[in-house]
Parts: sequence; structure tokens; C-alpha cells
Amino acid sequence: MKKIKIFFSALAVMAALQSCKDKNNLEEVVTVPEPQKEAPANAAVGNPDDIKAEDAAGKFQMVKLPYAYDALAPNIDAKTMELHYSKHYKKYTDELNKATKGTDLENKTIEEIFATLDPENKAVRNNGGGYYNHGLFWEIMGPKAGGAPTGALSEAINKDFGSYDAFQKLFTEAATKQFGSGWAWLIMGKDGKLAVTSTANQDNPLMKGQTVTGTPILALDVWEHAYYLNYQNKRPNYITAFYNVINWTAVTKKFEAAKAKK
Ligand code: MN3
Repeated sequence: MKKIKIFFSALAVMAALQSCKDKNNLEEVVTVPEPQKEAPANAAVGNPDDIKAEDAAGKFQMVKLPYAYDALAPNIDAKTMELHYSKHYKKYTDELNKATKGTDLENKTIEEIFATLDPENKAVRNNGGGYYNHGLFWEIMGPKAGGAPTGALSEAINKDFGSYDAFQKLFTEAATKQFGSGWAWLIMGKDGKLAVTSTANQDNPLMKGQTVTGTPILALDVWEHAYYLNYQNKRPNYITAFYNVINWTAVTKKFEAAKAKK
């Protein structure tokens, strides 16, 4: 009988402890939510597929981001990608639609617009550049990418620069030395040869009046908005990280398309 009593007492204590524990758990669940503090610094905020040009019937629509905002981390963090795509890129697209709507430019492709560009038309120059440059930038990056190109592109790089390392040195220099905002490019010139160049602001090598012209096949955005959240003033570190996310398969497609037009 004594044994049974002790057994039941023990059960009662355990039940009391359990209920106490449950209360504590409940309290934790209720008081815990402070998601802002808990979330990792580079947490993605949204889905790129939800972002569309303001003017759904506009001539220029956003290129679909072919991966999630956090797919390029840690090389390019999710928050930077989210802001860059959903705010900056969207703004260029919206402003380009506004600047071309009802004009004869509305009937031209973006490449045709650049070929006959009036450099004084700042709205089309800046927003058209921003629209095209970013569209290419999204396409030539990807997760599980990087390394060096292969096949015909690799051969062309070796022929026109001497080696992949020599190309990379030139491209890094162009991206590093571009003063202020701009872009670094790998292009195919009219002569069919590859070349490295850089442009200021949202200009690009397709625009009439640029010192070096050609068809872009690789682009790197060196505006501070492209790296400042993660790299602050250390642009060289961002450039180094960019090589880890170059989708050489996509770049090779751009290269083949440029070659086919020659
Ligand atoms: Mn940008």
C-alpha cells in the first residue's frame, strides 16, 4: 500500500512539473516573436516572380530572374538582390516605358533604340541602359556557377587575350578602375574579336557615341547599390566574388548569338 502511495505521489509531482513546463513553453511561444532580430541578415524578403513592370501593357517588360534572391549568396547576398531587382531594375523598366510611350521608339527593339540614340535624351539613355544592362546581368549569373569557360568561348578568349587569366586581369581592372557608377563588359566587336571595356552610369557598348562599341556578352554592375550592403566600400572583394557566380553556359549562348550575327 505504501509503495502504491509513493507511486501516485510521484505521478502527481511529474504531472505538476509537466504542466509547469507546458506553461513555460506556451509563454515562450507567446513572447518569442521578434522576427526582425532573429532573421539572418541576408534573408530574402520576397519572390522575384511577384515583381512586374508597372505598365502591364508596356513595350518593355522585366526579364524574369532565373533564380531566387538568395541563390547567389554568399557571393551576392539576398537583400542586395531583392532591392536590386525589385526596386532599381523595376524603376528603370517603368521609366523606360514612360519615356518611350507614344513615341516612335515604342516600335523599336532596345538594340535599335541604342543604335540611333540621341545622347541628349537622358530619360531613354539612362533608363534604357538600366533596363538592358540589368536584364543581361541577371542572365549571366547563376547558382553553382563560376570556374572558367569551355569550348568555343574558351578558345576565343585564349586567342583574343592570350589566356583566361589575362582576360580576368583585364576585366578586374576595368571593373575596379571605373570611377563612380558604371559597368564592366566583355564584348564582341564589329571585327568579331572579344574585348573588355567599361562604361559610366547606365551607358553600354551598344550605344551610339561610346568609345568602344560591340555586342555585350558579359556584364558586371559596379554601382554601389550592387554591393554596398554586403561589401561596403570594398568593391574589389565584390568583383572577386562575382567570378564565383558567372554562368559561363549563359555567356557562351550570348557569344554564339553575337558570332552568328557577324
Ligand atoms: Mn544596378
